[in-house]
Amino acid sequence: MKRFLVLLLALFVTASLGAGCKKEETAGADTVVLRDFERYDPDFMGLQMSVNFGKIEVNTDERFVKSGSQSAKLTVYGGYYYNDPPEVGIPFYSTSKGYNYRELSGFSAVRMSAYNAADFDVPLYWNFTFFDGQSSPVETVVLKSGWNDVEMAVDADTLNMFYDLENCSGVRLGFDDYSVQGYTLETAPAIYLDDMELVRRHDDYSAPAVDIVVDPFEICSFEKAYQAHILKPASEKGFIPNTEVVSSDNGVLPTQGEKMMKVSFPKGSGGYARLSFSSKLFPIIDFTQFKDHPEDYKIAYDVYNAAPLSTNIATYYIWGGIKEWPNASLAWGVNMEATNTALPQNEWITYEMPLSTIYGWNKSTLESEFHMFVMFDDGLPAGSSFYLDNFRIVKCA
Ligand SMILES: [Ca+2]
Repeated sequence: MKRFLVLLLALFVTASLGAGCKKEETAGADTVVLRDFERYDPDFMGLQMSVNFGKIEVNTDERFVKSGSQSAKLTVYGGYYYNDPPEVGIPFYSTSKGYNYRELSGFSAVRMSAYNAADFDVPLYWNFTFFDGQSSPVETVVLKSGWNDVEMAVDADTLNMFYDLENCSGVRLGFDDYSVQGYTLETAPAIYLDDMELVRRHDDYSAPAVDIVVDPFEICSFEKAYQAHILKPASEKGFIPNTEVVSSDNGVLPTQGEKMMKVSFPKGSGGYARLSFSSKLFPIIDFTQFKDHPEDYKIAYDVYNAAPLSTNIATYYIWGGIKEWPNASLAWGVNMEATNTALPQNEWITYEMPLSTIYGWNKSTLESEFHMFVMFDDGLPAGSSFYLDNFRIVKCA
């Protein structure tokens, strides 16, 4: 499912963008300049580089400047921690510098010009980050050699299912780790960024309160419209699964109602591919109603393995207000636990987790904020798919 419209117009010259016109930050203007890289502070100073990024420098070579006299030269290298891709965060907010674009619902997109000085395609990964520590699913655009007009769209209705759109901390740009591809810091790809701007919405959009309702004992049945967007697909390495609510599919029928979630892997799985429930769901489900008799209840869901091999699915539970995995403050057995279920091919398996097991960790566990996600095995072949249905709380027989 394509949830974000990403437009990449390589080497595309358009008069409608007002080529050569410097856009001013004025009330009613279509865009606000987030970074034009003409000033070191805050255009460069405020950038949040990962420790293994490579280099970011002021560029004055006019071949790589879109407007004004400067751009940012990013030498994308990586190589410090193998599993951490080179990333740079561009904040939307600075008290000291007096700008505040943290209300993401006021904008329809982030645009920028990016010059790829390499003679090969360079993938750029981007997502939005939020002040509560969550981040939106990573999107990919491919930077062709030369100038690229990059548009990072704000799909406010979908983002609003998961995040506080009034508190977006910025946009994060990520790249591949070229240190493992035989490059050095001298030969690694150079990407020049210029004219980063936020495109204003003009329709007075304000994020609606998310209307999450559940039936008694329901966690997620996929019968309600919002439930098509309640699971966020993610992966550490770009193997992000597609999700789609379907009724009957390849002869597989839902176990409950008329709809179920189909999860498919166009590229195969890897990098901890997972589906996380929105953290806006669980405050709606009152787990404290079970706390005096946890032995009487269990969390359950149904999963069907339509991949061409037997595999496993792991279910993770997080308590204590941590809304997303990975998170540096997570501790196994204290606020995170996981269980693993074998999935033979082509049959529905009911996964079950007694609440009494959870309760055993800590008497107040069921009173603290809860989060849950499922994770798939690495190494599933491309084209693998699964079906999920009827996440629920069950009274033990
Ligand atoms: Ca269903």
